[in-house]
Amino acid sequence: MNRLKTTTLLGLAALSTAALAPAADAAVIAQYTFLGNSYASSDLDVNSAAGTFTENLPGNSALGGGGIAASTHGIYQDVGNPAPEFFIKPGNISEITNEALSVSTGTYLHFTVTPSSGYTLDLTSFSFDLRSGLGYALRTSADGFASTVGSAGVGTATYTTNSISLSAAAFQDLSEITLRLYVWNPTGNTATGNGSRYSLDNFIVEGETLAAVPEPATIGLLGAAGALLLGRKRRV
Ligand SMILES: [Ca+2]
Repeated sequence: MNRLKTTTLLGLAALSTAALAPAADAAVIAQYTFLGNSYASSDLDVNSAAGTFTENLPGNSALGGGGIAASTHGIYQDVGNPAPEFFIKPGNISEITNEALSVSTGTYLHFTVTPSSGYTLDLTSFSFDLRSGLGYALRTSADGFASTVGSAGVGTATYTTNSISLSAAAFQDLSEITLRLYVWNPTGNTATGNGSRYSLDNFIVEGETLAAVPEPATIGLLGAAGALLLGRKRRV
């Protein structure tokens, strides 16, 4: 292979790579730490917007329609503790003792991530810190919340980071994604006192925002590159 042809092929390879894999921006695309008693995302990704962290939790009598009481869940910050967390009083969801009941009653925490115009989302993972024995199951709008992506009931006295992979094809090339964390009370604990809390913190979604490349333009570019390559071959 002569020098001219090598240079040409390298140039074409670079052109094709650029067309097939637009500039990626690996990032935290949603992050909820509850600092400043805020339910807003503190992520820094400029090519997507993560909406407000929202609860869809029942009141003390979940199945009987007890209504939402501010004292049953929300942002909690101990005196002298610089790191606020989200809490749920066990008694708030004492009647919801398994995933099926959580799903049927719509007992979940949720938020939505939307890419900026001209971008799509490729997700990598979802993680959050959990203390105490809350049951949970992650479902997403990718399949209309039909199936559980990841689930565990972690009964630890200290915070443990729970991470769920979102690298499957279903979570790539998205125009929007809503994550719901269905929660339940595995033991039917009815406690509502100050010392009784399911504690959650640092909800994080990682992924990439990708500049969307129009299909016809991509095909046209590759077609032109192919024609150029064939032309070179004929002349050589
Ligand atoms: Ca926090």
